Amino acid sequence: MNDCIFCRISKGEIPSNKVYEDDKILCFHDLDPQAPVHVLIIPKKHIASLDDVGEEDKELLGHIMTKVKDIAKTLGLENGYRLVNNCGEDGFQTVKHIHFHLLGKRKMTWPPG
Ligand code: D5M
Repeated sequence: MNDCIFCRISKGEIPSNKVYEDDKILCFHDLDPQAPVHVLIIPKKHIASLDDVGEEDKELLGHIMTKVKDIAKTLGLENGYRLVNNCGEDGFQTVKHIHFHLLGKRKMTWPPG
């Protein structure tokens, strides 16, 4: 996907402030942080949203979930954190490449806005 901003970030065509990278996923700081720590975790594979995840993506999504705690530890989120996925229009998804927001270093509230 040549016009996808997160594909371009994962290929290194657009700079990002990287926190973690392996052959399947990338984690970088959000440009518009909503908490003292706010990073995005994305698969390098282009998947538009959670709605577009297929059976073949099970391992990839599982890989992301198993890395969250390691990334949180790297960022010093020993007191907890929030992991968010915005899906579709009502979910307020603005970038159409699946991503998980990892937020921390402040007390979160519920319900979310
Ligand atoms: O969240 C999309 C998020 O992506 C939003 O918090 C801003 C962030 N963003 C957009 N462009 C960039 C770049 N270039 N670097 C870092 N972060 C970026 P959504 O869940 O789709 O509303």
